[in-house]
Amino acid sequence: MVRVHIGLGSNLDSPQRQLHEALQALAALPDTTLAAVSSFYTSDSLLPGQPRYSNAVAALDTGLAPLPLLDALQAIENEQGRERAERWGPRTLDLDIITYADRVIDEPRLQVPHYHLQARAFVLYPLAEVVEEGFMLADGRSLRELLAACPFAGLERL
Ligand code: PH2
Ligand code: MG
Ligand code: MG
Repeated sequence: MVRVHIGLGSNLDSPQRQLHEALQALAALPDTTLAAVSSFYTSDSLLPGQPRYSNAVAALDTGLAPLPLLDALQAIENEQGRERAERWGPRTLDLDIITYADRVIDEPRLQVPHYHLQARAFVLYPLAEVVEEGFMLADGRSLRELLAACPFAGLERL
């Protein structure tokens, strides 16, 4: 079993309900336990003109390898009505692998740690709630330093 962190996001069709349903689905994944869940946060979309997002981060312990985990997350997104017409379009559910144990992964389908993490308060602040003090990303960056460089401004903790 390895510890992984999943970013949850939704800005369509009752975002908070989408996150709650997704957490139940994550807890029901094979060979996986849901270890911790952050608070929920809301923030404006990075893309103007879209509804506000709700976001959270979950810590899982899983025996699933990275790509099978990604497949399972995409199946949950699909189950909750995710449409993939438009890249970065509004979505009922987005599940991103933020960290996977101490692995750095750079494959066409999967980049871990999640790209642009450092610019996304809606990932960094909930992540900080579910990790140990002094947490380091697999690429050597410290979460504390990323937080110090990424203002909380614009995030609302629910
Ligand atoms: N996800 C995006 C684009 N913009 N904005 C917020 N606030 N939260 C998100 O999760 C988010 C976003 C594409 O994945
Ligand atoms: Mg995303
Ligand atoms: Mg995604």
